[in-house]
Amino acid sequence: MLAEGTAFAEIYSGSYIFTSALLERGFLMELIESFPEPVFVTQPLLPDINKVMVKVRQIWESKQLTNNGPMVRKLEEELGSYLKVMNLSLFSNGTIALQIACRILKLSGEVITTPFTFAATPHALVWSNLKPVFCDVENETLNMDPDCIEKLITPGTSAIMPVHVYGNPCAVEKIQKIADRYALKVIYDAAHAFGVEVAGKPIGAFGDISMFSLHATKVYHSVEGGALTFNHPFLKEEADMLRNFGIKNEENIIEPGTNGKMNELQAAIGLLLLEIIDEEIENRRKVANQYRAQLMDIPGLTFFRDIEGVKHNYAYFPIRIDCKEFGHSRDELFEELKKFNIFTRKYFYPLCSRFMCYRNLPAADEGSLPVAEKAAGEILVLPMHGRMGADVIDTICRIIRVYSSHGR
Ligand code: T4K
Repeated sequence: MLAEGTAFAEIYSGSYIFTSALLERGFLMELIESFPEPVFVTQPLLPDINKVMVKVRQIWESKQLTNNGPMVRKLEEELGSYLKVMNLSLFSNGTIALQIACRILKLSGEVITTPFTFAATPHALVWSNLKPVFCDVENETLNMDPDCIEKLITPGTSAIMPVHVYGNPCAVEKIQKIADRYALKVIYDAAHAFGVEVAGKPIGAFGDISMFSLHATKVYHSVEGGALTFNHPFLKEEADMLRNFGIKNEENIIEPGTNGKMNELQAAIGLLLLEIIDEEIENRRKVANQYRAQLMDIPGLTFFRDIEGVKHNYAYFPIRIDCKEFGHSRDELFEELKKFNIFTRKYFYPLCSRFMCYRNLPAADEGSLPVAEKAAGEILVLPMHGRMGADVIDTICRIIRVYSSHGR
C-alpha cells in the first residue's frame, strides 16, 4: 500500500513505479486526471490583440487590402533579413508557393521527392503536371536518403524536392552534388524549417529555391502564408509576376500566372509575430529539453537530439515507439493519450506513397521504401509550442512513462 500522504510527484517518479507490485497501471492511470481542455499537437503563436488592432487600423486607413501593399512589402524585407536571404517573396500559402517554384524552374517529367511528408509536397508536383518519384529516407533524420537518389534518376528527371522534416536539415551538400552531377534543380520544401541554420548558413540558402510554410500551425506564421527564397533575383521577379496572374504591367500579361498573393492582414500578423519569434523559439527549446529529460530513460522510446552546428527551431517534438521494447504500439499510445484529452498526431502516417492517388506509382511498391514505412508506423508527434506549461509537459511524460512500464 502507498503510505498515507505520499506526494503525487513521488508516486510517479522513476523507479518507484517499476518496483512497487501494488501500483498497477490502471490504478496509476486513474490517479492522473485528464486535462480539462484539449491539449492539441500545437497552438498558434498569437500577437497582442491591441497591436493587431493598431495594424488593422493602418490597413483600413490606407484602404489597400491586398495586391502587394505596404505591409507585404515590409514583411518581405524584414523576413529576408531575419532569414538572412537576399531574394524572398511572399504567397497566400506554402502549397501555391511550391507550385509557383516548380513553374518558374520550368520543371518537367519526374521529380524525386520523399514519401515521409505532408500531402502538400507531392500534391504540388502533381498540380504542376509533374510525376512524384518517391525516395526512401535516412533512419536518423527521416529526411530523403541521398544514397537512394541516384538509382531513381532517369532521363525524365528534372528536379529533386527534399523536405527538411520537423525542421531537421537534409543532407544538403550530398544532395547538391548529385543535382550538379545530373544537372537537376533542387527545390527544398522547408515548410518546417523556419529560421534553421546549418554551420552558420541559413537553410533558405541551399538549393535553387526553398519554400517556408507560414501556416498557423508553424513556428512562425501569417495565419496562412508561404515564402519562397531564391538563389537568383531573376527567379524572384518571375515568381512575383506569376503570383499576380502573370501581369508584367497594365497592358502586358506575359504568362498564365495564378493568384498566389499574400494580403495585408496576413502580412500584418507576420510583422507582429516577427517581434516575438526569437522568444517563441527559445521557449520551444526549453519545452524540447524538458521532454527529453523526462522521457530519456523509457525503454523503446526515442527522440531527436540537437545536431551539432545546427540552429534548430523546435518546430515539432516527435517520438518514436518500438512496440516490443515499449510494450505498446504507437497507435495504442496515441489512443491512450486521447483518453487524457491529449491529441498527438501521426505526422506522417500514412506515407504519401500509400495515398490512394499515389499507390500506382512505381516507387510506391510494397517494400521499396522500407525505412520510411517503418518510421511512419512508429512516429508520434507530441504537443509542442512555446507557451506550454512545465506541468502540462510533466503530466504528458508521466502518462507515457506509466503506460510504458506496465506494457505487455
Ligand atoms: N510541406 C510540408 C512538409 C508541410 O508540412 C506543409 C503543411 C506544406 C508543405 C504546405 O504548407 P501550407 O500550404 O499549409 O502553408 C497541418 C497544417 O494545416 C499544414 O499546414 C501542415 N503542413 C501540416 C503538417 O499540419 P493538419 O491537418 O494537421 O492541421 P490541423 O487543422 O489538424 O491542425 C493541427 C492542430 O493544430 C489542431 O489539432 C489544433 C491546432 N490548431 C490548428 C489550427 C489550424 C489550432 O489550435 N489553431 C488553428 O488555427 O495540417
